[in-house]
Amino acid sequence: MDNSRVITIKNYLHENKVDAYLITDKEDQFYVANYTGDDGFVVIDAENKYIVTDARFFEQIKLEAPEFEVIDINKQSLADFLSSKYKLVAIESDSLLTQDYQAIVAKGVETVSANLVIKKMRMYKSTEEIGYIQKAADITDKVYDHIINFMKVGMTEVEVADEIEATGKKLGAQKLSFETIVASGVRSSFPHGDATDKVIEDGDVVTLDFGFVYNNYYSDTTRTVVMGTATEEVKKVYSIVKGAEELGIKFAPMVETFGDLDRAVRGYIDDSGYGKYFNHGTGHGLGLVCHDYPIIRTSNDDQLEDGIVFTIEPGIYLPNKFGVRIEDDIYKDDNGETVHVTKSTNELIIIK
Ligand SMILES: [Mn+2]
Repeated sequence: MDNSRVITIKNYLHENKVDAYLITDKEDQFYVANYTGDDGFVVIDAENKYIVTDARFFEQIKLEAPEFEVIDINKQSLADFLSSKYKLVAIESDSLLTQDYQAIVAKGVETVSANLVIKKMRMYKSTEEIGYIQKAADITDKVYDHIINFMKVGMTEVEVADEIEATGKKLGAQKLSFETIVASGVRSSFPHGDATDKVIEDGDVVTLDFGFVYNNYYSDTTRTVVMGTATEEVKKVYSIVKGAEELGIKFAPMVETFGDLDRAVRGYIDDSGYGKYFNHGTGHGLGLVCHDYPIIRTSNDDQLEDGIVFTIEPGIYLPNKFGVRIEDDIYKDDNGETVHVTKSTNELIIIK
């Protein structure tokens, strides 16, 4: 019996008259086949399901994906296997290595790029998947509660990042969502300033961007705090970013597309006069990777539908001064209401 994810791929093959789907993206392989091996190819055709890999993974496949037939890549290369069975194969050109692609094409197989077929399936989260993301975000919330009491003037960014990471792991995180960002003072104007040995000083604006993984699902939160006292300019910029973030959260259930959401948030910052200092998208999907499909930018016309978990993370970055970003994880439920996955306060926290 095929699971619904395999059935959706078979429908795609049938509707597009494609012989087989070659899955190379690791998270797509896990999503469709439950395969976690870090090497190998998943192939689905109208009748069969295969994993093409080497003997290191055979025992693992028996456990994770017993309904998949194993092809020993040391006896038959991927290109030989595909060319012996198929004329037209859907590929994921954002993850298939050029050397593998060239070998397939050299054997006379035609390909069609189908990057988004599984990414768009992954966009809609089941109740179970949302539960995992919620647990990941709960850990992230607890870490924020802890870290605002832990961090002090005189610590380095790395010391704060280490504490964030250790606390998340103690609370049951499987791993970090990404290298923790702690960017203080002028460095807060770098949207992705990894923690360094810079000492955090009185008056510094500090951006904390961090997240944890629970049962393979990611959370991602950003908060910006101030050490000691906040200047009027910092307070003003903070309140604009907060206003933009809250507007995004409020509009999410009302807009039609993700592009509309980006326009609304961007418009708010534009109207405040800081438009040119908001130099990235409004957010991104969350799931089996941190920056999952879709990327929320003006050009995205995907419908903003129920059950898509995503971030809202406007920011304003003033070169040589400071930056502010606030990021929450949210989704629209089937009543059309925004659900806050991230629950930490977005009020300005001044750390004395
Ligand atoms: Mn993010």
